[in-house]
Amino acid sequence: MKIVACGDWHLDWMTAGVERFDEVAAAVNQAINYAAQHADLFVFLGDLCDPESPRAWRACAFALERATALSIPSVWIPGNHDVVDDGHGTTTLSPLAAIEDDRIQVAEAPVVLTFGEVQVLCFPYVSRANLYDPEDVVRKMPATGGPVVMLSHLCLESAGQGSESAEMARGREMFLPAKALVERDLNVAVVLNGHYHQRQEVVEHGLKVQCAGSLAKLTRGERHNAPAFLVVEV
Ligand SMILES: [Mn+2]
Repeated sequence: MKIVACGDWHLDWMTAGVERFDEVAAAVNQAINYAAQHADLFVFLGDLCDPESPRAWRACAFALERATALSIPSVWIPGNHDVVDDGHGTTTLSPLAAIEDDRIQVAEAPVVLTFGEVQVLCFPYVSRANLYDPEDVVRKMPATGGPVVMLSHLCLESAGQGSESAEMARGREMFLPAKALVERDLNVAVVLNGHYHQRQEVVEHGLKVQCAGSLAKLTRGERHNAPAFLVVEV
């Protein structure tokens, strides 16, 4: 199964007063067009936009239009920027979650999805209304022996920090349950993480984690980043 992954679109973002929507949307289209032609699954790793932004509607409408036009299945998880602290667990992906389309899966809570023999374990960032214990999810996950793909927008202990932890910081810290995953005998094929805007590969308690990075250089601190979507084969 070939997977195209990307995240941290931040379609509402302004850099020094300049709206970045057109540029990031073009990068998203490149990723989605590539996925439609070459991949079996498209995954979004979180951080569509800040819900309180006046530009959130345009970002949500864009995600909705892109997801429904995509001919292959897609999985979407909310990031720390996407959650609304309204007590209902609402996120900027809620409009997408409301669409009745079997190809579109939105994980606003931890969930295990099945694609053939591949299990896709989703660890979204959640608001206080939907708090969960990531370690508990790992402990209770059924082991089928098939390959496991993990999608996360949680924090990593060993990741190099950038703007997501400084001028773009939002929400609490929730950590990837790497130790619990390694302790269980799951056939983890790949771990894909959002949140960190710089493309990087880190090892957490022996678990290799690939951070896709953002699709554009959003702050001055990101000027040395090399934004790109990620392609993995499971
Ligand atoms: Mn982000």
